[in-house]
Order: sequence, then C-alpha cells, then structure tokens
Amino acid sequence: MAAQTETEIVLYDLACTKNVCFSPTVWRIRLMLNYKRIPYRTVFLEFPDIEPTLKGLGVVPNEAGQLKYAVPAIQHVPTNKYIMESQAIAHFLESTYPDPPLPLSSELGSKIEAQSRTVLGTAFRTSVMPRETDILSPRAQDYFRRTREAFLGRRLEDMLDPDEEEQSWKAAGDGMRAVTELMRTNKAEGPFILGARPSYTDFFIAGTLQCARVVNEGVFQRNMEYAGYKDIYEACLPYMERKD
Ligand SMILES: N[C@@H](CCC(=O)N[C@@H](CS)C(=O)NCC(=O)O)C(=O)O
Repeated sequence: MAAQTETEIVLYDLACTKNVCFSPTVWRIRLMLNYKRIPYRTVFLEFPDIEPTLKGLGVVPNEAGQLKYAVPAIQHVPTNKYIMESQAIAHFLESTYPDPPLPLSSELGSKIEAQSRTVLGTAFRTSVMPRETDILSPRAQDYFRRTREAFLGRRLEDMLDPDEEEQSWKAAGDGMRAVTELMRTNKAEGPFILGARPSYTDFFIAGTLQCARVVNEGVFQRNMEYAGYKDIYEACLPYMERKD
C-alpha cells in the first residue's frame, strides 16, 4: 500500500455524461488503483480527444493494435513515465505497488476470461454498444457512431432490435451457466475466482458488469441473474466506490 498521499498516478479515462468511469478496460485499472489504495487523479477524455491528447503527451502508440491510442493510459508521476495498454499498466502497477498483491493471471482466470468474452460478446454487441451513445456528449456520439458503424457495417439503431436482443441473450444462456459455474470453483474459500482475495480476472468481470450498469441498468440485471457474475460483482463493490 502506498504511504504517500500525493498523486502517484494520473489515470486517463473515457468521459461520459454521467461523469463516472464506464469503460470496462479502464475499470480493470481503476479497480487495481482502488484496491491497492494508490493515490491517483483522473483525467476524463472524450472519444475524439484520446488520440490528440495522448499523442501530445508523447505516449508511445500501439502500432500493432487496432487502436493506436486508447484509454486506459497512465502517467506515473514520480518518474514521469507514460504507459498505455491495460496489460502493460497492470504489470507496471503490480511490480511498483506489490502490496496488497493481485494475481494477474491464473489457469482458471484465463479460462473464465476467454469463455466470458465468447458468451457475452454478441449479447454485449447488441445490448450495450448501441446504447453507449445515450451517455456520450454530441461530439463523442458523432465519433463513436462513425467509427463503430464503419466497423460493424450497420447503423447502431438497427442493432437495437428487441427480438435480436432477446435472441442473443437466449443464445448466451448455456454458455453463461457454464462460465458462472467455473466462477464458483473456489466458492468454499471466498467469493472471488481464486477464493478469498481478488485477482485480475475478478476485476475484468466486475469492470465489464459496471460498464453495462452505467450504460443500462436492465442489461446489467440480466447478468446478475447468474450467481457467479453476481457474487464477483458484489465482492468487488468496495473497490468500485471511487468512480472518478
Ligand atoms: N488494448 C487496449 C484497448 C482499450 C480500449 O479499447 N479502449 C477504448 C475505450 S474502452 C478506447 O480508448 N477507444 C478509443 C477509440 O475508439 O478511439 C487495452 O487493453 O488497454
């Protein structure tokens, strides 16, 4: 646990009209900062401002990735070092602030993350993505619509078809039940995936659910019907109190 109260980390986060963190990827890092009680401050960036801001700060672009510049990004204030990409940030935080420790990977965790991505992928694309514009500023909405519609090849509104949405959640059912059982493997020792203490996979799950919750409570509640997701989300709540 960091003893200092001065800002150690500046967290570059994604802005929304609710003025709280909603990006699932940023949530993983914010959960780490909250769990480890690292003093930090947040800079919220609108979608169209991410690239120019990070470029202006001299952040090294991810030339191999789909996005050259993305949040989360952090500045480690004591060394004035900038890091982008959630995996790289997680490793940096774990090695720089090892107490309390957060296991970043495990065999069970990797399985759960992979299965969760697969089963929730379609349901989230039909339920969360088209509703994201509801919580974006007009400028960010234009950017989001332009980039996502180009990628998906259809209008966001057309994705919000109640029948299609229902169908995608129904199709996710079996997979959700299987992954929720895996999540409860160490139930006897505690509510987290590895038992009594959280690991990065718990933050991956909680961050995804919190994103759904900020975008649309109904979509979030669909996930809470599954005990594994519910247990992890509720166990992570103490580390989600600080949202900005
Ligand atoms: N590979 C990146 C992905 C992060 C990511 O997708 N960030 C989104 C927000 S959730 C973003 O910054 N998007 C910028 C854009 O769409 O231009 C990571 O793991 O950090």
